[in-house]
Amino acid sequence: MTFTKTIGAALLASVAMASAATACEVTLRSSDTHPDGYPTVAAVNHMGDLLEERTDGRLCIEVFHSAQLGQEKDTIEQTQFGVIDMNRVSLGPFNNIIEETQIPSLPYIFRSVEHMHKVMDGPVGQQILDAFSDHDLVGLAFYDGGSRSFYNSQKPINSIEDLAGLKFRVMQSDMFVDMVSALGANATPMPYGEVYSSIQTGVIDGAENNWPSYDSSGHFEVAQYYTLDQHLIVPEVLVMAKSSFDKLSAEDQEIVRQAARDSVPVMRELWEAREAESEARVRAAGVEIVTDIDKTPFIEAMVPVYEKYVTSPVLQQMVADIQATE
Ligand code: GTR
Repeated sequence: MTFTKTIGAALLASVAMASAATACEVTLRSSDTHPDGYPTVAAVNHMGDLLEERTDGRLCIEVFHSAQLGQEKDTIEQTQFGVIDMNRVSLGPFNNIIEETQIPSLPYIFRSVEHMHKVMDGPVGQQILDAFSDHDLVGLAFYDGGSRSFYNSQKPINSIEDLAGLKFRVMQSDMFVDMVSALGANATPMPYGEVYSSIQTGVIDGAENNWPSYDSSGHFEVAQYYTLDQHLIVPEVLVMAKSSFDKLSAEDQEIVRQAARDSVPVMRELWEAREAESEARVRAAGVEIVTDIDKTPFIEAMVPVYEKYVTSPVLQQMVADIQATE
């Protein structure tokens, strides 16, 4: 059986199970900024099916998609307070709170998505997951966020010089503000949900994201120039409120951890398919895409960002470990 068929069968089984649904003893509320059907939402739903099955209905997950519980920065705080049980977010909005999350968020730190997978599946990834425990959270798993590139409403970006003077929205992370400044442009940190109207009204010229987000947010409708400079490959993370986790038995805690880990390959497969689908949709909509951009000046411009953020020996070691990962 191919992997796709396995997932297909698992999804069908979960639909059957849902229709025979018994009430769950505990339903964990999970937040996501993306719409229903987006790979991150589907992956957490899949994890919920695994949980329900493996705990005989003691534990379920309800995903509140489409930012129903708020924008990422606010939902992170609510998860730390235990108001929200689980949260799927980018590592970006954690940068100002947990310094270890800055390392895989560094521009051009990963050579490829495969390199990112290797690192995040290994000891550096575990070190970052462990760091959440000092912040009232339990780090469960990393998901994919593809590579992020700039898009704007003004003009095609063919070189680093073309970025000069443009105003880009970044995630709420000081490091991303410095990244954009180092590239010669201006950065405005703001919640994801405000980007569309901000581009539309000219408050900003553009933003940066991966194919699926550029597509599902509709940003391509208002910012039709997309340049694949691929400055970030920021992983996404699934976390749980420590207070919610502590209420579970040791056995259920392990089931939660395992179900989260088991949702990762499902997520990766869904992600790959969605990237291709989104790229096709956006291209068909007539967006102007620049693919042959020289990344060398972009990479060189990042030296001061590394100098500013990779400060302690622990962080320096993490960078060295990532660079040494084949
Ligand atoms: C998406 C990511 C979201 C959110 C968003 C953003 O790619 O999946 O979690 O971080 O980007 O730019 O705010």
